[in-house]
Amino acid sequence: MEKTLIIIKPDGVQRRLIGLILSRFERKGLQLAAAKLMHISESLARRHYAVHEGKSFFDGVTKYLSSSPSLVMVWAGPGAIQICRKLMGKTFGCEAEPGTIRGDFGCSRGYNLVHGSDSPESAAYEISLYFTPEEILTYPITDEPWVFSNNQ
Ligand code: IDP
Ligand code: MG
Repeated sequence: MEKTLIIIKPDGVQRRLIGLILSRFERKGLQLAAAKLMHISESLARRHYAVHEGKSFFDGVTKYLSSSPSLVMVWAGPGAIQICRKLMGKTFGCEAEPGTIRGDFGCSRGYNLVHGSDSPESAAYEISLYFTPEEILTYPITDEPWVFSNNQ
């Protein structure tokens, strides 16, 4: 089953939006495989955003991610990575479509509420930063045939 790392970033936690944001992934039919509320350290944030090292926003985004607690999660499901990216919307709330998480809850160019892995490679790397294999749960979920059926 495909897995992706989703983080409700410090602004999402501080603005008490955890429930509303989390419900977007849940009601889509994805399966929660792991979750922890944690204050990400600056060094972990720098490893998380290592692909952006050297860019103008690198210091800002790593300070942002380590500024206050975040809810770090693994969501699973067929096509979970792209499904979550679509649910999140474009990078900045001011540009993201209404109906997406970023489009509905934010309009900042610095704070954007959620992180989601953008490829299988980045998902594997990012999940390994936050979770041990034992912390990622696999369990039957009763509505799966109803949610993911191809209707064939
Ligand atoms: P993504 O989160 O939509 O994948 P990326 O381009 O991977 O966007 O950038 C990672 C994060 O860095 C963004 O979510 C955002 O928090 C921050 N960021 C990206 N570009 C800028 C910028 O131009 N100014 C400020 N922050 C930025
Ligand atoms: Mg990205």
